[in-house]
Amino acid sequence: MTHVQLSSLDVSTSLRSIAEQFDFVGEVLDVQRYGSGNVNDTFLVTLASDPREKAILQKVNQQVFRHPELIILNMRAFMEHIGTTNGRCADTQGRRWETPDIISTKAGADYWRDPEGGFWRMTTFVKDAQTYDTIRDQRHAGEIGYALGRFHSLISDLPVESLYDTLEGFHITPRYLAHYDVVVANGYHKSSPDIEYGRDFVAQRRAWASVLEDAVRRGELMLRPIHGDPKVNNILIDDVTGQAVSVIDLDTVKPGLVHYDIGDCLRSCCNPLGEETEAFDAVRFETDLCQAILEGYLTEARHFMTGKDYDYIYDAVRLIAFELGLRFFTDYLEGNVYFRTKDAEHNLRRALVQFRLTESIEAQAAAIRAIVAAQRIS
Ligand code: GN1
Ligand code: MG
Repeated sequence: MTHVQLSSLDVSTSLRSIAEQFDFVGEVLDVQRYGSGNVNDTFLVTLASDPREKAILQKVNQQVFRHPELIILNMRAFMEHIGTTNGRCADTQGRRWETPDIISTKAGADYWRDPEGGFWRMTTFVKDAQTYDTIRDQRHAGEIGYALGRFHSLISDLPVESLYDTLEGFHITPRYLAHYDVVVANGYHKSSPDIEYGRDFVAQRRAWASVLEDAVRRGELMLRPIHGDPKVNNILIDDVTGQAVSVIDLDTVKPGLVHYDIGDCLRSCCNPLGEETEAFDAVRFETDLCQAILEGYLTEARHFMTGKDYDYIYDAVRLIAFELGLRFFTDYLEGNVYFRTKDAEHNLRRALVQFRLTESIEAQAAAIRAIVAAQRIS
């Protein structure tokens, strides 16, 4: 893995000198690791002259994002587009809504490459707002739904061809299954009841795992611009009003299905214990939160949703929870090569959470479908 180790003074000095490559006015006071991302290295940069002035510095994981410059091109296309359409949605007037902007380097480029080829970029910091790693309440859920709907609405008329594919195969569940099969065939030298449970869990669901891709093939669902990762801690909430003000982490803004986003948002936000819990047996998908999110989402997204789009919402929620569990499980069996981990079993624990969540979704299929049906006609 290419993650930055922060153990020595040398590293913090070099992080500061990396931050100073960017056109961020003034001397850098401090650079601290920030957030809870599983793939890139993220740092909060603070200025000496005014500690309230901050920026986000990131080293993009090039094991995952093989062409990180495409992320920047997509961010530019995205921002140019919403710059011209901002405020377009009638019922969002008067609300605060911000998008982190790219801060160029002093040489005028959108990113900086370190001598080892590391890819660094800087974006503006959205002030007086924060993210939460787990959902707080119904209102928070409604705001998250609204934010995803607003995000989709803003880009719904951005031609999908104008975005690069920054991560090929992302959220295409059959591709993750194919990779899982290779990892299993290569052998994994581990054994435990949890592994057996995971193996059975995947085996029982694999025939259904192409449900969204089959719908695309039949022409029922279409590619649109998506966020790719609208989990609970990628939506910024205003400290004062409690309203959502931004959807951050634009690395996976690319062509996809809005169902990947709806599924990811619901699997993340309707699990109040969060992705990192170890209370596996208490993991539950909360349908009240699901209702609040869909309601918030549709206030903004209703205008582009088709009948078929509604038909696949339940499958999307079930699928993306299953898919993330499969991704964590595969990474565990493969020796933890993709997601950042705290220890060797971390990815197995994360997989168990997502598998339990999938079971809870399946057990409440009728209730979730009823929520979608009610929202569809309201
Ligand atoms: C990864 O790196 P981060 O935390 O933004 C992953 C998502 C997962 C998420 C689970 C590019 O996102 O797909 O849903 O972890 N991103 C990538 O927390 O694989
Ligand atoms: Mg992400």
